[in-house]
Amino acid sequence: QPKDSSSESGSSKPAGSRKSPTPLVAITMGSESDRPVLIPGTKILEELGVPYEATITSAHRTPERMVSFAQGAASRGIKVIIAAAGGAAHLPGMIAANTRLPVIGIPVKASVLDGLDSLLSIAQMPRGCPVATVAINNSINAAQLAARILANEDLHIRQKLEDYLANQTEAVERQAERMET
Ligand code: RP5
Repeated sequence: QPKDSSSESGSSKPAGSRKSPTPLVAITMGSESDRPVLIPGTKILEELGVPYEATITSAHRTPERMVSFAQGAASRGIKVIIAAAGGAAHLPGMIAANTRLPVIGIPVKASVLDGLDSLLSIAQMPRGCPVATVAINNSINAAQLAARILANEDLHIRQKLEDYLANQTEAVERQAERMET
């Protein structure tokens, strides 16, 4: 059961405070081999002004470390967890089982099965234990989804996100114009 709901006072700064470097997003992965998949997402978090931390917590190789990480996240001020894993990708689900925070799962394409194994492992959670699953290897969408959640309360992140989305739209419109001329 999640054990982090009783000590919210660990987050002493209001959401939206830009003075604190306290991470709002915690990224975790099952193995260092997952790291290249997460790099594009970290760049998005940086672009959107979202403070984050990153670590390895393996559901299979370091289960106690994983539980400790998940159970302590909310009291450290974390608002969203991004968890990436490949193969028998139990990590995001087990993180969700140990926190009340929203968990975004990234299925990592491991060496076989093209990541379908990871996708199904992460998406097919039982009722009551949700993991918001993004597309295979898509850390950009995981980061954006985390920013969208934070933007409900954090005006700084909201502004950056709105600028980002407007730029994205303009870029496609420019591409369409070039194609049509
Ligand atoms: C999972 O197994 C990790 O998330 C990784 O995607 C996969 C392979 O891990 P390594 O054998 O490369 O450490 O736990």
